[in-house]
Amino acid sequence: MRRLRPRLAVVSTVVRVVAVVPTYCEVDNLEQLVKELRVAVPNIGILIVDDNSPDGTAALARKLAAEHGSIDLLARPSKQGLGSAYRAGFRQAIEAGADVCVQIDADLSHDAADLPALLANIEHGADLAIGSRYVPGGATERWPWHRRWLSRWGNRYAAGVLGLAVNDATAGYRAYRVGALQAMEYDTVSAEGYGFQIEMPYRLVRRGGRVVEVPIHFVDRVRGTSKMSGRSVAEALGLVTWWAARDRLFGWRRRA
Ligand SMILES: Nc1nc2c(ncn2[C@@H]2O[C@H](COP(=O)(O)OP(=O)(O)OP(=O)(O)O)[C@@H](O)[C@H]2O)c(=O)[nH]1
Ligand SMILES: [Mg+2]
Repeated sequence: MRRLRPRLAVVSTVVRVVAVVPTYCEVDNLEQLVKELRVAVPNIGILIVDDNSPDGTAALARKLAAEHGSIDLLARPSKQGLGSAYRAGFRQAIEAGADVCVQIDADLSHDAADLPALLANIEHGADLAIGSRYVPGGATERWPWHRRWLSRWGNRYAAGVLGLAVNDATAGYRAYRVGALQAMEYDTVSAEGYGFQIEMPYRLVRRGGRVVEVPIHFVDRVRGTSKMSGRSVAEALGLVTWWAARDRLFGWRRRA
């Protein structure tokens, strides 16, 4: 059955939106992503943050930049993790004048057609709009049961112990207002994998930021391999438990 989903137009053309796309071995996915982003939001800037992928992703990024324009490549010497890639990407995008930074995976799990809905929420006052699998209308497709279970219960655990009213805090599809990123001092977030995804809304909400979740259908990657690791899950579990304990046991008053 065809899903009914609002396709909202981006209201303003003066808001500078930059999609920060971290890549590690995404040579089979990147071109399609770039094309779909430009169909969804024609004037979007794209910043590809590549960690010296051995499959030639950076060379493809350079070719796409020459063909399509308004595409930048931040080429880093080695694989340094997702959180670090986003911090470096946000920094560069903000220095270049972005008003809104988008997070999107390169593996086509996130549908670029959902982006106007995320951006419309930012334009209407949200500091962070999350493409969420776990609100009514959201879904996960082609994921094995154990990934689904881990993601669903990991999110329930984080929301429960942190008192964070976000259903999908590990989601990788987001739009941030740049002022909110700066106010929450995003560049001092130290987590790398899922911990990074959770720490960002956790900090933002503690500092009075407004989060909105927009339903999306997440589809497991068809090409390339997942970089999800047990280490990233363990890091997130440890950090969330530590933040919750710190908040409760020690009556932590300092801003997260
Ligand atoms: N620059 C950079 N990009 C990364 C790194 N690790 C992952 N990525 C990219 O980050 C995005 C998300 O990584 P995925 O491997 O899809 O991880 P995931 O989405 O959590 O896991 P799956 O659902 O199994 O795909 C993809 O675009 C990756 O290419 C990294 O260390 N550096
Ligand atoms: Mg993925």
